Amino acid sequence: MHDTLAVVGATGAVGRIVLQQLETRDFPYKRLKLLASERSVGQEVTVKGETIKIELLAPGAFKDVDLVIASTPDEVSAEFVPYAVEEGAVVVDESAFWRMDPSVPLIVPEVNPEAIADHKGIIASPNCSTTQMVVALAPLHKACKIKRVVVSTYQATSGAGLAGNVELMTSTQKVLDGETPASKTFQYPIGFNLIPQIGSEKFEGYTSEEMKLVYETRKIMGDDNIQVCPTAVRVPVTIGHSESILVETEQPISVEQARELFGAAPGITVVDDLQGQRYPMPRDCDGKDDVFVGRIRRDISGQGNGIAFWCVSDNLRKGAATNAVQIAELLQQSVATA
Ligand code: 2RA
Repeated sequence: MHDTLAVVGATGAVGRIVLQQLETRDFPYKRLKLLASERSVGQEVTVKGETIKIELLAPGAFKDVDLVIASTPDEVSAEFVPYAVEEGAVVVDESAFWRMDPSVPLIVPEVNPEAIADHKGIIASPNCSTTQMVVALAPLHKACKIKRVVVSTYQATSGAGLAGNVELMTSTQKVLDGETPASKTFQYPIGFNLIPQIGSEKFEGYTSEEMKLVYETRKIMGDDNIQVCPTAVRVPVTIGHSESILVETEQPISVEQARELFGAAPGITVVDDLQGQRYPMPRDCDGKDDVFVGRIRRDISGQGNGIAFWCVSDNLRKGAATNAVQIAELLQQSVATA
């Protein structure tokens, strides 16, 4: 067991769910330390019946810490992770800062748990839209080798933190009141709207959010030949990212085979009955840890072997907090068997 666990960013949208997950999954530790920026220091949070005061995230804070689960902005992660590792802690980091560093494993426990063995003190958890997609792609890739993926995302406002959800509510109310909504977190008012931009331009007209789907997918799946064409869209939904995914495989794949592969894979729930009007929707996936897959169809557009499907997951859970706690559980197992 890791004796002292630290959670960094415990008061954020994801950090709060990390703490819930420690309770519901009964994650073992002897002592829990909560660290955050100056703004939250002194606040009290109750976890597993114990009330804990938030301490300042600063050099020296990790001297007595074995394991860290961190959910902070990239720039905060860039600064604190090196000194946390220097002070002897292993860090499971949910920010984007370390993900593509070749010395840092990028882990989705259902897909590449073995890669964790190479860690040098930092383990990264992927972007939410990548995590749910690779959980769904992994069984198809194993059976039929994926050549190409075309994905359009429908991403919830909580992907931009608590402020994103507040902006959705105020923006929607303003529209209902006949007023002009303001927009601070998003580029445009999100109430009654869709915004086809998440992040800034990164490569040939693709955004940073879209290029995460390209680069992170290849790293996690261990295959640089997988071609990904992404479009990422912000939608007026508070929790649950949805994705429309078209996969082209090297070997033939049937709808029945895809349904069986999804059904047998860890972390996937299949909800696929168009006639019965049953398919995954964000409102049904909110608060659940699985990745939900439905609308499984043959690709009727191409000459190759293709499958189209719809995939939904709670972006704050499997997309962030749950995946990070699962990574920490993997580390616990390796400590227990060492
Ligand atoms: C978003 N994927 O939805 C981002 C959060 N990491 O904005």
